[in-house]
Amino acid sequence: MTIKDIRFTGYTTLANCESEPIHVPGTIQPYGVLLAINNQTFNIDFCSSNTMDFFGLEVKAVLGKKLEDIFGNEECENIKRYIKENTSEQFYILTYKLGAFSISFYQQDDLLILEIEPSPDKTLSLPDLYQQSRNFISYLDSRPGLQTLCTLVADEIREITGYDRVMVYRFDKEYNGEVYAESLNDNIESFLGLNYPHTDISPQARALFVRNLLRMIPDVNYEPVPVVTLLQNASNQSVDMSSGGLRSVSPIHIEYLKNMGVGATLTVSLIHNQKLWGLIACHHYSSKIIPPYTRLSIKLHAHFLTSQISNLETAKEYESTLCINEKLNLIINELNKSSFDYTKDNKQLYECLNADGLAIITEKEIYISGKTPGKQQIIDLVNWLDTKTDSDNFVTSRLEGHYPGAIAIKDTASGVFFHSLYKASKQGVLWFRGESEKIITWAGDPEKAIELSQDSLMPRKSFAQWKQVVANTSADWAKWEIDAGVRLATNIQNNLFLIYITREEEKYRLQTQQLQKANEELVNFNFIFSHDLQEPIRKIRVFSNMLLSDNSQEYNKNELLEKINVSALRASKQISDLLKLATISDLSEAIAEVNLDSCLDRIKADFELIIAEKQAAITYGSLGTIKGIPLQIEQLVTNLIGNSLKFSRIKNPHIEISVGNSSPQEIEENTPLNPQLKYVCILVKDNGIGFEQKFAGQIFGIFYRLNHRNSFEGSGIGLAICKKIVDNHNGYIVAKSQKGEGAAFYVYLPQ
Ligand code: BLA
Repeated sequence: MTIKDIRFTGYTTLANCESEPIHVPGTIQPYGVLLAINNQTFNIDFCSSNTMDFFGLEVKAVLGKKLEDIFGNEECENIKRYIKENTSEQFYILTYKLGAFSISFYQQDDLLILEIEPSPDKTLSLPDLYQQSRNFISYLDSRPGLQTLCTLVADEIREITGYDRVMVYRFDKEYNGEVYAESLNDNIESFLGLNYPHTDISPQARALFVRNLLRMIPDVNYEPVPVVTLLQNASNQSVDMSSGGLRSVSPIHIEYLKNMGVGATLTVSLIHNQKLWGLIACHHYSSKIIPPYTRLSIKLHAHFLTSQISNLETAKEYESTLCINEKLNLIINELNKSSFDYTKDNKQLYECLNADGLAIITEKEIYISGKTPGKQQIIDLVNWLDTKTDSDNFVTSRLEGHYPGAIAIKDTASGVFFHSLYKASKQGVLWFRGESEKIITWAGDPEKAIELSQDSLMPRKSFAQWKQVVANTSADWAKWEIDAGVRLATNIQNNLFLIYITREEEKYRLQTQQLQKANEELVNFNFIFSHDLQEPIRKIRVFSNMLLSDNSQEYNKNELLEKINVSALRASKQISDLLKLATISDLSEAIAEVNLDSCLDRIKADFELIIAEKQAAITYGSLGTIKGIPLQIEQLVTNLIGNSLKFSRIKNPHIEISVGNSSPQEIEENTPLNPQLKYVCILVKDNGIGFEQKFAGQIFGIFYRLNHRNSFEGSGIGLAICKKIVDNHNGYIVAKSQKGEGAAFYVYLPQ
């Protein structure tokens, strides 16, 4: 009968570290005995070689035997019943040769594997369980944060177990870990806040810890106990110990613990959302064994802790969301009732997301608030973002890892959050976070986590603190910040839409107004050509026909020629006035200082003959200068004086011109203009025939002639030109009169 030792004898090297078969070492730790029973034959096919230490039996007295051969029929029946009725979480307490042992089991292919160890502790009693549950509830009473709760649980575990140090070790996305909470004996150095690289726990070990939640190493200096069998074709692969507790530990990890100075450990997995969230890691500086039921209690603590992770994280998320939304509601409310100017240089738009700056990139403009890169740098970044992101959002707290130009803008944009307004449009809202250098304290240089010693791979020996400065990084963007950003960006987008629509509407409204005006003028022009111009031309035709007729000698030729001349002059005057009207464009020509005194001197000289003929008096004080388009202002005053001269009484007409600044009240009462602006008022007053006030609005229309004025000469365009010039200056003209009482023209021009 040859007994075969199935221990794994391979070496782990740098190349195969990740594939070290830690689940099938073929050895166990010496704090218990392993018996593997064949499901079919009920024979003990494998056992650990330490049966003598626990049962006083040689291996050969165990291998190939049935369970009842060793423990007797009665206990064997009990064990079988226990296995049938229980899960591997529970223990069966076996009494054998005066000793109490706890038995746990797991099924592995065609093997039923029993792990048997001395059981000095008793089953947890009802009062113990009650006390434990009460403790859990009392922790929650104080509404602790997650970290505080972890510390409370670590304290409790240390209290129950007596380990020198109990840590809650939390993983990041890459499985680097941080000592997140700690409870420790006096006299030992704290590890709180220290970070450990992911290489300290190899991936297959982490995968194993998701399935099997608790592992104990009572003594790092233990001698692995080989598992033996009579089956000659068996190997280490034959007994898979993934689900057990006695499994011997990877020599690399043992070396690691020895390097750390640790004598014994207990590790419990913290699983959250089916993933390894962290570990409860207990250290002792000498050997230490924890009995089965106490281990179960620790497992319960871990379970309680993980059950609270979701609650506490959700509560934190809820509170933060509530808080950010409160701020956001105020901002959005303001945004919706304001113009887009609200977004310029507005702290609130980025502070609410804990960002340092913001840029809103629209089709035509970039609006910037707070600390941001330069405009061209923003444009370059957005061009890149547009090609990079498939979704509406791009979020990073380390732009350097993504964008080639990141270093140049790290002070303002180590972290960015981009929400595109229209896909592939290069338009969006971009929040910036400047560089916030982070210092990570590693327990040993993470680059040297693995050391090559002699010809094998070893974990690092030095755990001396090693500070890493993480540069070009900003604070992380929290989920609630991103959600809030999306909400804010959507509102900014709506606001932009509204502004575009309003702008377009305004553009069309102005265009329509201009078209209407042009149309009105066109109607007038039509009227002129079809009516007013017809008259002198008809006269020319009639008189020239008379001259050309057979009986032309009956007419006074000179008189007819004179009449033709007058009609031709009238037609030509009308055409030239029309041309003047047409050339007063809306395109603002250069506004300049216009000296009204010299302007009036020139006008008086122009009207010299008619003034003499009518013995008219044109009087004015010193008028000074006003702002306007010089030629148009001269034209305006000429037309008003011309108009007064035309509609004067036969004898001694008097035209008086004055200029004064208008008070806001005067503007408010007499004009539709904005009283906030400054206006000058030119007043041209005559003692002519006047008109009924009810026609005051109509006299500025082209060819509007009050019936009784028909007898007066003129093109009928003069006042229309005045109105157009005043409109062109954004001013206002109004006439006041009473029939027979003279007329007064008030011209308000902005200054
Ligand atoms: C296992 N490494 C572990 C475990 C921990 C650590 C907690 C689980 C131990 C257990 O379940 O019993 C790491 N322990 C730590 C850390 C702290 C701690 C970080 O107390 C911090 C305070 N380890 C290495 C290297 C390799 C490695 C270089 O340092 C591989 C190349 C592997 N670690 C490794 C393996 C295991 C392990 C294989 C599994 C051990 C086993 O269960 O057999």
